[in-house]
Amino acid sequence: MKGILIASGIAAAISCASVQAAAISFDLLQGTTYGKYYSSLSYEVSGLDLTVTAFSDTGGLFDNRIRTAGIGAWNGLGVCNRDEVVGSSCYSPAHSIDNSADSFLGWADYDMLLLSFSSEVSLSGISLGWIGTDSDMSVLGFNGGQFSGFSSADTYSDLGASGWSLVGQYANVSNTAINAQNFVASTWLIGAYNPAFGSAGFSTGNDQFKIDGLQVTVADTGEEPNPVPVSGTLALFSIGMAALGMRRLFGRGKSAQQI
Ligand SMILES: [Ca+2]
Ligand SMILES: [Ca+2]
Ligand SMILES: [Ca+2]
Repeated sequence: MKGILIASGIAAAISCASVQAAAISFDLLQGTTYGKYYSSLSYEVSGLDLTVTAFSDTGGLFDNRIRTAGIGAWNGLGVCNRDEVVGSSCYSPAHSIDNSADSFLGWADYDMLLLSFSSEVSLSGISLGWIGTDSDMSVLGFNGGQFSGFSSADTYSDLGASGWSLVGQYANVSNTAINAQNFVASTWLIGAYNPAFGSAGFSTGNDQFKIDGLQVTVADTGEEPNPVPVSGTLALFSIGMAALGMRRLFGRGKSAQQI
């Protein structure tokens, strides 16, 4: 199993861990209808766009290839994956973001939401609107440039080699601050705890939750917001020198009068 890179060192390298203080909160239930299923959901807050899609490892001969899944909206967003869907919907608790094993072969499916922001952000808080048995969570961020999607052969164990970093494994999430190291990315994965990203010693197979809110801070690019043009800099410098010259001239004159 390939390990996922631990983000603490990576974050410092790619961003100097510098983020602006202003936090932006997303209400993930805004614009949704209770009990309705979606293939994707889009939001906009303070000029920051967010698109949410869902995935689970329900493909391939060994049920480990990443495939798209449905999103359900209740008192939080859940994931109804291809192995859970009955007709066009899911029963409880399968309709949640979960890591339950199927009853036939005992193969687990690890549900995740993919968050695509229009800018790089630090994902700093997650709020759950519903928790089943347990609520351990895995969070990953993409630092491989522009994320172009999963291939049909991708497994969760492959993600470390394709630009994804483990931001953290979090136990018993409810309304929880995460990502203390200020990792920044425009694409994130949050889902039920998955030991494929590195064992944290949490119980697995029993995590079931729905996410109703996110808090992010937009990353500071480190660029000057309104840089002064070179010509303008020279003009200001010239005015400054002229003022200095006038002050010396008048100062000398005042000094002469005092004598
Ligand atoms: Ca599910
Ligand atoms: Ca699976
Ligand atoms: Ca657990």
